[in-house]
Amino acid sequence: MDNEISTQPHGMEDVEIQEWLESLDSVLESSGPEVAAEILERLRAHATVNGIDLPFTANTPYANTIPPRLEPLFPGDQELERRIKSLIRWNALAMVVRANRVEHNIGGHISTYASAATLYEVGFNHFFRARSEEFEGDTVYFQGHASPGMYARAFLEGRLSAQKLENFRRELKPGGGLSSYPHPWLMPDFWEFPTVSMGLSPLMAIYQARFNRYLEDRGLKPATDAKVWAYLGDGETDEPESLGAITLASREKLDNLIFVINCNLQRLDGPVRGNGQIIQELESAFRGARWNVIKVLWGSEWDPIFERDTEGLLVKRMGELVDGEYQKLVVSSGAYVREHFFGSDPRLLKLVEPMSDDSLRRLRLGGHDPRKVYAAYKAAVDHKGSPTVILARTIKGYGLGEAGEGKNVTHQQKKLNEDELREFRSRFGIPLNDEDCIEVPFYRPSEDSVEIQYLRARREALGGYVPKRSVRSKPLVADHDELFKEFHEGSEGREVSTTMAFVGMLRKMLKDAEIGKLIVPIVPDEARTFGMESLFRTVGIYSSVGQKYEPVDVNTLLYYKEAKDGQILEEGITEAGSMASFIAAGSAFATHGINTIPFFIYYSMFGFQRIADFIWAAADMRTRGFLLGGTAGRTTLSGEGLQHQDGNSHVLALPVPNIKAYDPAFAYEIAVIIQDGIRRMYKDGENVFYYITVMNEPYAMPAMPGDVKDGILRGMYRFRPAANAKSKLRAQLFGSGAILNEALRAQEILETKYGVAADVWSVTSYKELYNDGSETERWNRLHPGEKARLPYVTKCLGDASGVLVAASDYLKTLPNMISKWMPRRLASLGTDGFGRSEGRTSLREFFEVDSRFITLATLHELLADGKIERSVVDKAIKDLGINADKPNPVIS
Ligand SMILES: Cc1ncc(C[n+]2csc(CCOP(=O)(O)OP(=O)(O)O)c2C)c(N)n1
Ligand SMILES: [Mg+2]
Repeated sequence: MDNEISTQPHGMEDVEIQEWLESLDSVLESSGPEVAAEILERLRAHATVNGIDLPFTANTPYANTIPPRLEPLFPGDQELERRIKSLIRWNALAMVVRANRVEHNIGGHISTYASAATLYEVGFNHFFRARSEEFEGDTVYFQGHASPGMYARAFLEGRLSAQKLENFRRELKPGGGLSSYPHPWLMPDFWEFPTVSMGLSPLMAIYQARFNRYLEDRGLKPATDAKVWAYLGDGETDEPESLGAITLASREKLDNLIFVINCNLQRLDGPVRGNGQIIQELESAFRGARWNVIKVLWGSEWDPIFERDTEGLLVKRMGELVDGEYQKLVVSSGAYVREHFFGSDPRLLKLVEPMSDDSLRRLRLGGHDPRKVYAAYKAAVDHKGSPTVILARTIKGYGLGEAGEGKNVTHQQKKLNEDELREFRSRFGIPLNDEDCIEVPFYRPSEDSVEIQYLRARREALGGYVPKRSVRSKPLVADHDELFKEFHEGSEGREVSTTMAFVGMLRKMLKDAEIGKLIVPIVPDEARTFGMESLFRTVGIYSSVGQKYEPVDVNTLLYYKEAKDGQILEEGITEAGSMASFIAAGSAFATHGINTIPFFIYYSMFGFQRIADFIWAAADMRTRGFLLGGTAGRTTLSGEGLQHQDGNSHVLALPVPNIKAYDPAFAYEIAVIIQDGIRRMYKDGENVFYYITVMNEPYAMPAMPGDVKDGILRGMYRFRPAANAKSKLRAQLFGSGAILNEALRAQEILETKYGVAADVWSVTSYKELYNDGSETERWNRLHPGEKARLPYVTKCLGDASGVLVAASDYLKTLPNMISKWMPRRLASLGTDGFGRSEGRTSLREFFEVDSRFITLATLHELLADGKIERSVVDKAIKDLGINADKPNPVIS
């Protein structure tokens, strides 16, 4: 392995090694670690110059990073903290066991918190500073599956009642319960960050730490030494997102960020790296990324053994074992440890000769030793210049004994038998007798007990309780009518895309007295695609170090300006990272009490399709802001083909309950949606956020036709009625986004060539229409005795005569899902299928959504209603140049 300390190669004498080690020790003693490090560095250089091929290693030996002599004094009452921790262990376990006795299979996790208890308790007692009037507070991402431990602590703190604990995972019980995992949506006064979809929280934490710096550099909050702590599982680091942004953290020198990885060497099914060493693997990844890595592997009981080992044999032996062997060792007897671990070398055996088998079994791992954990945390918070990761070794299911300690099944363990319960009770000294114990009651010592007093005093000293979510931002006050009015006017014939229109609005918003400084434009290397490069110069690109170079285009008007107070977050090619920034900015109203308004603009295909789980987490977190799906529409973006042309995102937005999804066609529609969105989110404090698709097809933007604001926001309004409403042949055409123009063209063809008078509607949001329809239906079902309400769609179409045809640049399922609230049958045209690399006109023909196909669909509906002859349709197919035998776009 990388970390092996090689001794005795090529017959080298022990004594030679010994001499080298001794001389290093004496340098260390007389001149200190810096000088010792310097000598080693010089030796390494000297060796290289002399042709010695030193193997590359990003690893340090399999030992604690902080030697005992550099450990600070533990400032707490260790015995009292152990007792408090034991009580939390008990209540966390009781919560899961009780819940599963009442409702079989309700689930919950015991072994994750059991392994992480010390890691959290040292944090709670000594490090996590709460938010207060004076201090912004530390931010903590708790590992999702450890939630029972956080609830159990809040119970001791008097923040959660026994009834709430009783209803763990039973949130619908009278009096309410506790959500399985950290979900701000479900527990908005408690949880801040959803962490249980593994891999999301490490990435979110990195961008949170960076966003904190952004707020400071832009003068939106004072600079503080607040930290972002993220607790992860070692198995969780398998997720690519977990390590995906670690170089950003070191590049940005985020010494306000601390990862604590609970290395219990196990995940759900079994060992994380049975045949390797996850800790060494993570160390090399993080060191390679220039993080400050602190390994906390061995508890204090090991210190004297290491001290006796003057030859470095113990650390060498430790580096030899693979995790599968380690997992076996921690559940084995002292005799087994002696034989199989120390027994590999008589000199090692000698090191532990004075120790009994029992004391060998009791050798703790570092992550279970508060002194070692404290030392690591202290070093982490004091560290300057880079983020820190603490790799703490623990045992999964610590303390569960036969019920699961270190066993492969332990993750799923939810029930304990009577003996196992008694055993656990005794091991942690819970004052319950044999009989009471098997009932697994929650146990909280009296308010005036030393434990509760101590725990409260510690939290008071740290400013209050954690976790705790609160909304502290003040609502905006302006109505911003002036700002958006200009966009209601239309472009007076000038052809612009909705993206250009949006960028115009963004530019204006950035200048606004109230919201200007709060806007956070976020782009994943796509600003030029969306015509946003003019903003580079005007508001600058955020860079924590300013601009150390003269940009190549400095002589141009729109040069690439990076600045320490730059406003744009140019994230590079990472939609996930950009989304994490969106989340940090969009939740700052709670995290920091600052109403930052993020606008994340991206290639729409790489949004919901690629990072939907982050969007779901944002929704859970009550994030506010605007997602802008640029270059949207399956046929509106020409040439790009199957991977870029998005006909999916409005369907994929459907499941996110609090996102409002709009597919506007015109500039004034966007203006109305954004203005109202800012009001709802930042004035009225609604927990919604927005998805708006914008396109790159230029066309003349019309002026707003009367007061259609309400219709725009509710999802549809009549944009252009038929010239001759009295005509015998009538139709209603529904268009969205850029396809609205096709509907308008069809309106003309129908009128001039076929005598059909069609009204054209702009459907801005099928999602809004669907939600309204479902809610109305539901209300009627629940109130059968009252006058039935009508869905908005039904009301709109109350006096609308003729056949119904819808066309959008998205799947047909969107119009289909609201058709049941329409007065008559609906013909739907959409863009289901892979598509092609092609131009707009050909793509619209291919997908059968252009004006000709809308015309045909209308005529066909009229035929079905017996209003026209078949010959008219036959002729139309010919006249419109439609190939009836063309391939089906859905599957070709
Ligand atoms: C993205 C995702 N995939 C799968 C799961 C299911 N899951 C929950 S916990 C777990 C194992 C966790 O192992 P580890 O990260 O090592 O945490 P430990 O409990 O060992 O501390 C898995 C697979 C999940 N929560 N999220
Ligand atoms: Mg694990």
